Amino acid sequence: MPVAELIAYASRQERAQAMERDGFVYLPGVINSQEVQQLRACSYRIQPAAGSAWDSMDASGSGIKTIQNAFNRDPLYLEYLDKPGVIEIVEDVLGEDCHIIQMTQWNTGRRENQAMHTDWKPIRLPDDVAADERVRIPALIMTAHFYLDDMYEALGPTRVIPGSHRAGSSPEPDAGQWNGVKEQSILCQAGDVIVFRSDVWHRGGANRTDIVRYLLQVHYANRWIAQRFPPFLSFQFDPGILSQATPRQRRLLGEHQPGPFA
Ligand SMILES: O=C(O)CCC(=O)C(=O)O
Ligand SMILES: [Fe+2]
Repeated sequence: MPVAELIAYASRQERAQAMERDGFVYLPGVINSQEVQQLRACSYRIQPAAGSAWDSMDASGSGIKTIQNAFNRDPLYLEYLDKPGVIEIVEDVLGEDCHIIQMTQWNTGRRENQAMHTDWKPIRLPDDVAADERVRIPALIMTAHFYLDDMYEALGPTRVIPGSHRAGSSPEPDAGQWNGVKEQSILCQAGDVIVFRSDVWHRGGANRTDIVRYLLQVHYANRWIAQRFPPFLSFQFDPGILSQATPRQRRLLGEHQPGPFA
């Protein structure tokens, strides 16, 4: 499998340009090994809420353990709402009133390749229209992946097709390239972060080992995109955790300045 070239851009402007051009940006060494271990420990200790969507890990260790609403399960997660190095690119692209729409600890056991997909393709266009330089679809949702392992191919890295957010549509499940660019494995190190647009073509690669791959996913969105905190009609913030949040963290959790409608 081709390996993605991971370039650590020095300036904030270059990182925003990379997001525009490639649909993702690589941020090395955002967290240290102690923080990596703390997150891994949380991912063992905390159990998914009953009926949690996507949670599928079986007793043999196959499938995925998903802890949704992680920000509401342990105060440790609050600092992952606005981690320095990540929050700047997120706010530069999505706006200073952006918020999180979900935060999920994602422990991946043995599994096959995911289908190639977008997380959300907001607007479909004819390919020639989408390719026109004058057409710019802003990023509306972006995910930060905090990798908690040194990645190698057999452990099932995330794979991405750089630039594919410029396609007019989402991929076929077996797509291996777009516009002549092949899918590429992101072989980064524990503590590194990738931030990617929801409309870039990507997939999780097969984990062919008996080792669990650890990942924290923070999903950010433009303020106009609804948050999705299950259970949908009865979600409640944990008051003890909320009382420890800074004003910026509270805004990222949804405490906004009033605007149109509310
Ligand atoms: O597991 C990964 O690396 C990617 C997961 C993903 O893209 C998804 O579940 O939507
Ligand atoms: Fe995805």
